[in-house]
Amino acid sequence: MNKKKIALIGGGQIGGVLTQLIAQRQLGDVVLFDIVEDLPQGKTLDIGEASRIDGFDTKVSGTNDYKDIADSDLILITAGIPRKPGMSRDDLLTTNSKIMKSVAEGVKANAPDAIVIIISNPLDAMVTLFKKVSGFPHYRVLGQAGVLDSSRFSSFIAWELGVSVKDINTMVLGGHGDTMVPIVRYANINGLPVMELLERKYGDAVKAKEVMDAMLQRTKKAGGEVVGLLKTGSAFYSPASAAITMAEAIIYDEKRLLPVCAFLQGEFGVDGYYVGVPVILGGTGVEKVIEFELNEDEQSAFNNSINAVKTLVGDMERLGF
Ligand code: A3D
Repeated sequence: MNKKKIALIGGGQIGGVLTQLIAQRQLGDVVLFDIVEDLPQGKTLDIGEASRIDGFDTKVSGTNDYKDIADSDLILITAGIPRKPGMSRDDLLTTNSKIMKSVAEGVKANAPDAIVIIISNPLDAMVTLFKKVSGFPHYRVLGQAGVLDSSRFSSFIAWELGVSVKDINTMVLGGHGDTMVPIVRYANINGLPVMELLERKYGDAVKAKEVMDAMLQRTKKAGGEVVGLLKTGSAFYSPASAAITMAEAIIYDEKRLLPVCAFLQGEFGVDGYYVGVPVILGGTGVEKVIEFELNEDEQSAFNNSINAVKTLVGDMERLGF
């Protein structure tokens, strides 16, 4: 296989962890771009100097010049400010829209054939804006949210039931905000329904529902919980891991079925918006949106989430983006 070139736009907390993970897994050569002079050069030098210890020959370099991302196969974007305590993701809209517009222009001019994964918040709006400014086909522009939100939900279930998280499958759909939609009905441990195991643990359906509701709330607020503890920024290890899962699915053409922020054209009754749905992720990007029947409650929660995404995108458009 030809070695891939992966550009990371944004050399902050997530960009740094991404660089290290990509190098350690030898997914491809990394170019780390940031507007702050010397920051990406310093981070990549530091990571590169561990190559003997970690055993990688992957090239890692830092730059402040968009020309260096030319011919990238894959681009992961984390440029933008993160939340501080008390802020919602949507509070980042004005600042991060300006940043995303400039990033989309830089990527369009220098790496027009790349597949692009966006991580910057507010996620659904930033993916929408990147697609609009770049004019890239929708299947080559996608956002990371559902892989992380689902991992958070799975972790809470594993901790609650005392089982390995490796056997837990969950899916969180919708927009990447407080209206996200964890699909409880299909949450399972190697096929066994989580709700039934909770009911057996507590011997009481009402208590089991209370415990599940608490895990759902924690999942929806999980990003804010980390922000509240860190105080100076938001989660960065787990978002980087989630984005790596998506990058591997693309680089190795894995055809994984993952929840991804993808462009909908009538699927789930939504047309013309980016939102979290199950997709097949492979070598060409989003290869197919996978639809399934939502029950009444799930559909109403999903609609509520879509409305939140529409409001956010509308706000962004009113700001002139
Ligand atoms: P941070 O450590 O501040 O890094 C952001 C980097 O972007 C900094 O190094 C900036 O210098 C750089 N930057 C600013 N403007 C530009 C520009 N015009 N071009 C290129 N680089 C620029 O933040 P972080 O890494 O912790 O988070 C990055 C983004 O990811 C934020 O918007 C977060 O809200 C978001 N985030 C998303 C998730 C999801 O799951 C979707 C999770 C956590 C954080």
